[in-house]
Amino acid sequence: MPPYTITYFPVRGRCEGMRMLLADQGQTWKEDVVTRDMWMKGDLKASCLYGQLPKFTDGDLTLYQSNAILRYLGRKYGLYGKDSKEAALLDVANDGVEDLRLKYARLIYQNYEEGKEQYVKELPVQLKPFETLLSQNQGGKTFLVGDQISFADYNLLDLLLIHQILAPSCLDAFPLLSAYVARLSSRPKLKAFLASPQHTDLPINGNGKQ
Ligand code: 6SG
Repeated sequence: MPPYTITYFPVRGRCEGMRMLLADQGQTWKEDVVTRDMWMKGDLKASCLYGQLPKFTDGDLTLYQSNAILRYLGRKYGLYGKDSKEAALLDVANDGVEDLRLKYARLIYQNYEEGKEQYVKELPVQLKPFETLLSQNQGGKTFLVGDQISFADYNLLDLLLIHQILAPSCLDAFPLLSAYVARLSSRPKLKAFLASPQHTDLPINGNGKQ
């Protein structure tokens, strides 16, 4: 029995970063899939701390909030920088990923038809900071911060992959981000996960838009 359980809707959504982290770190986990009908019954929602998913368990530890889960796994597997300065820089990066993920979710769930064109037009402004972050670490040849992969790299990789589906050429003007996506996606365990039905068969979002 794997020690971890991810309780979530049948989407990539806010869980794909943690799934990529776990897969790349050679871990297994159980998926507790919650359908719309199950969720609408209300009892699971009522039992969740903030009335939302994902919920993550590691034995008797129960966590909510996707970024807290990523950070927990980051600490547990040594994916949170080598010292407090690197950890702080990773927080800077991950909070930026969260800000753009929220904008993306607003587009997908609230404003897709009317808002997509403008969103894609403004996307370079949103992506530039991540190109800058990479450029500040070893010429962009490695990871967001330092010499090792981090929880924030998995989160950023997911964010970039879903934006490439929204706007296929969105990284063309960003050579470091383009190379970063290719490099990280080719890590053997991550590559296998990204090619698996567990990833490819799952919709990105809960309303079918992408
Ligand atoms: C939605 O927002 O999947 N959780 C979502 N929605 C259900 O009743 N800050 C935290 C975090 O980082 C945000 C949690 C997040 O962890 S994620 C949630 O719980 C609620 O509020 C996006 C996602 N959407 C799938 C979905 C939600 C509404 C329509 C489709 C629930 C599933 C199917 C129907 C209702 Fe559905």
